[in-house]
Amino acid sequence: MPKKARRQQNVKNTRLIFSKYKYALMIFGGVAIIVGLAAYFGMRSLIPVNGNAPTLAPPINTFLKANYSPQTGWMFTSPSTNSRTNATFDSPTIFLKYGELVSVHLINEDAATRSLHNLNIDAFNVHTRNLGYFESQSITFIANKIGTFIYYCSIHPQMRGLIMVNQ
Ligand SMILES: [Cu+2]
Repeated sequence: MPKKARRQQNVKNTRLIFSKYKYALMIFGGVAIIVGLAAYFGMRSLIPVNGNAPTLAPPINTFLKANYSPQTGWMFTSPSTNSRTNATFDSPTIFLKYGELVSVHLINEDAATRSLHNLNIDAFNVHTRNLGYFESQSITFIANKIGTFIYYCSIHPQMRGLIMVNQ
């Protein structure tokens, strides 16, 4: 085979190989990007809002609902006693131990007024976005201060409760 023809044959072969593996490469690249993004955001979600390192310890789960009743007006309620709250009271007190990792889960169940609600705990840098009816958000923080702190909804000043962190 003359030199030129051989070179052309090589180019053809290279093109053939590339087109053969093109889709495999594209799929591999796509998967790599997805895995990378998942790992990045997964790691970020493991970092408490008042910490700077990811943590793998299981958090204490605390559930709060934003609610309305004609008798009490807007309030936070706790759906059950399996969280660290005195669930029989409106805007229950949340009891934590110093150093605990805590996930607080807020769900807006205000079917009556369909108002937006949010949850803030300034002491621990916890701030949800404004949640519409039946939206929820979870925020993980470290109870890294001892004392009594306030949690509140910035839209409804009467929606406020206490967090007690003991040794
Ligand atoms: Cu509110």
